[in-house]
Amino acid sequence: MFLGAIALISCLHAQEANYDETLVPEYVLPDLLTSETGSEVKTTRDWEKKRRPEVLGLFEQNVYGKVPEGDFKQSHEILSHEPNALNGLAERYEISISIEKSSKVQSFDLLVYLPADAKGPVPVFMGLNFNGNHTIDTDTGIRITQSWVRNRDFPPIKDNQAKEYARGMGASRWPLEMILERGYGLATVYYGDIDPDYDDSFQNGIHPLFYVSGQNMPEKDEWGSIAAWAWGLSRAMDYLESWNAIDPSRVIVMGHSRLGKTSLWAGASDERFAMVVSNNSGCGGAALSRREFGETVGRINTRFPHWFCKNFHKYNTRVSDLPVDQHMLIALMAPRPVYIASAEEDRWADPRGEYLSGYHAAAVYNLYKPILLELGSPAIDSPVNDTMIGYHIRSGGHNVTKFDWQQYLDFADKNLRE
Ligand code: GTR
Repeated sequence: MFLGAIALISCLHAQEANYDETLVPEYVLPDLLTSETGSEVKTTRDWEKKRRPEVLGLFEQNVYGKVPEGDFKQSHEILSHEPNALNGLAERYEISISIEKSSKVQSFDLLVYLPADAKGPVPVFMGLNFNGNHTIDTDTGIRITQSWVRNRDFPPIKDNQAKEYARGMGASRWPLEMILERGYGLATVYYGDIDPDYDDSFQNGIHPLFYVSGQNMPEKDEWGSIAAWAWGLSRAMDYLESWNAIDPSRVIVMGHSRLGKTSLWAGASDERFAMVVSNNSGCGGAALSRREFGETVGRINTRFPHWFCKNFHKYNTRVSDLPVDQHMLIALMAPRPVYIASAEEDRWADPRGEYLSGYHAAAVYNLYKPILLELGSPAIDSPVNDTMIGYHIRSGGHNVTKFDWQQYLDFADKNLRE
């Protein structure tokens, strides 16, 4: 009975989210500037040659999982080109990218809008979308995904199939006109084309292509869905790199929520991304895990067992044993500009923990160029964008708004010069 009571208490403990700052446990973050062998990181060279690969490896091993090795074939097909999209503001392209391995093929559609009046190669924001490319704008020329989509009440989706009437339902999160008028392109992929977002023990999506003979799910240290989505972004980047209308040195990876966790991992694992944006990414994204404020490691791994690698589940109830925390993920972007955005009412994502990750990551940025961040959180709706680690906490809830995009565009203008 005693053991039963303990189990019940710890179960309750695991279920309840803490929203009280005074109840955040005392914690010690792993030191970014001390290598596993105990040597001190003093220069950018120490960081780049020794500590960075170590930290990246720790995240692969313990959090997101590594991509299995092995050759695959990548090909593409241009599905459509509309030179006069959005009333002449843009050229629109759809490209199907296919990955072939072990006699299996996984394809995803890359939707790209480029400013029609571009005088030369343009910088591009790239991000995954939640519900299908056709949901980012009402543009009827966009193909409707054939992949699994999440059921929902409004607009109603009951059979996991995308519907015509859902066109543009996510448009408020993708202010295309604003992005294009500022001289940027936008590239997006439906994340479910890469790996459908539900737990099926990794039988669909990209994972099975990489199973070796006799394997039917990833090893404990191999990729979960977030790493697979990030890998898909890198394959889309391969294509963008080969396109002369795009400036490959100015591709910005951006994502919201679980797709913000993904943009961070994409930026960490693929240094071709010139800037990284995390919009309300929370636990397993920008928020420090050790604060256990809002969503916790235990909670996220229980509710979404397919997002991270299985090794991450070992830390569900002992987060202080994790050899990393999320400030180290932000540091992996250095010296590239990184922008972290929180929302005041999005306490589940722990805005303070998201800010602190950036604050502590500055230790690595400082090796390149001294930057000063205050320990106290910035005021609501007052972006801090004069350092390579940008941050804002917006009023309102868990979402992507025009205000958020304005900051990303300003930050990119400032930091990514031609
Ligand atoms: C929530 C999850 C968050 C966040 C969010 C989203 O249910 O707990 O970590 O990822 O979903 O992606 O919308």
